[in-house]
Amino acid sequence: MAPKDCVGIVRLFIFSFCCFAVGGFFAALAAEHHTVLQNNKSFDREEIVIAIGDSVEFKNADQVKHNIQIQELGYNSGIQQPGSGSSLRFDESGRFKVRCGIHSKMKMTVLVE
Ligand SMILES: [Cu+2]
Repeated sequence: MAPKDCVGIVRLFIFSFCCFAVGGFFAALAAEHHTVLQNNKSFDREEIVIAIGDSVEFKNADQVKHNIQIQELGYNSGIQQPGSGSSLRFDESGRFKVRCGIHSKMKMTVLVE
């Protein structure tokens, strides 16, 4: 391979890498962080609509322990002490049912579009 060809390939590689990095940077900038509160043994809303790549923090603003379970993702936050939160990023579209393993009436939906 002639040295000239090598330079071309290296340039192309660097250019591709830069495009990828810049694209990732803007995707990360566009991602939003949402907060859902757990209070009075309920979530503060029945549904939240977010975009792919967004994250949701489920924050325990209650006086009692809570828990977050999302069966579709095989996710379980474990016990959430009052004042603590669990953050989760949603990387695929879909409708995800969120439940509290301690209070069976606590239910909400995360709709990822
Ligand atoms: Cu609960």
